Amino acid sequence: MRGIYLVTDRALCRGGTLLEVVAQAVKGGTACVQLREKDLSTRAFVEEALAVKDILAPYQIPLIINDRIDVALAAGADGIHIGQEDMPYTTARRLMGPKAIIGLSVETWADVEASCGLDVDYLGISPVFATPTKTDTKEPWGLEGLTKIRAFSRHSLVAIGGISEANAREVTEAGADCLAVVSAICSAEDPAATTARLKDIFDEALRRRENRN
Ligand code: TZP
Ligand code: MG
Repeated sequence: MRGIYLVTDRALCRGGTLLEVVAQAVKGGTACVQLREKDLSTRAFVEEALAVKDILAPYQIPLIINDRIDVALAAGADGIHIGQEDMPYTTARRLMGPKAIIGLSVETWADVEASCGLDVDYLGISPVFATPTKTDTKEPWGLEGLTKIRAFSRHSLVAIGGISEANAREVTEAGADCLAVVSAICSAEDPAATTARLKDIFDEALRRRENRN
C-alpha cells in the first residue's frame, strides 16, 4: 500500500458530509480510507462502515477501521488500525484473521523495537508533526525520527500528524510509504483536488527516493 491514506474526522468535514468527502478522496486517488469515530454509536458506526465500503469496493481501495474490531468484523472491513492502548496486536490478529490489514501506531522508540517481531502490515508513525487534530499525542517524531525508523524497520511506514501539501514531499523523501491525512483533506474546500495534489507530490517524491536508492 502506497500513496495517500485518508483518515476521517466527521467534525472536520467542511466540503460536505463524511461520505461525500470519502467519495471525493476516491476521485482524487486516495490509496486507503480509515474510519476513525470516537463518539458514534456502534450501530451508526457499522452503518457508516458499510456505506463507505460500498464507495470503496469498486476501486479495491481498502477500508480500515480505527480501533473497533467489532465494527470491522461486522462490516467486513479490510483491516483495523490499533494504537498502543488498544487491543494487543496478537489478539487483534487472531480475531481479524491472517488476511486482514493491521496497522499499529508507534509513539516511542520502545514501541518501534517491540514492533520488530510482529507481522503488522504497517506502522503508523504518530505523530510526525504536532497537530491540533489530535492533542493527546507524545513527542512528535519529526523528519529525523521518521528517517531513523525507516533505516531500522522492515515494516511499511504510514506517516501521520500535521501532513499537508507544504510538507508532503519531505515526509515522503524521509521514507513514508503512505501519507495519512485528516484535516488537510476533510477540511479542504475541494477534497478531490487536494487529494490529487497530495498524490502528485507523493508520487514525484517517491520516484526521487527510489532513484536515490
Ligand atoms: N494520530 C496521530 S496524529 C493524528 C492521528 C489520528 C491526527 C492527524 O490529523 P491531521 O489533521 O492530519 O494533522
Ligand atoms: Mg486508538
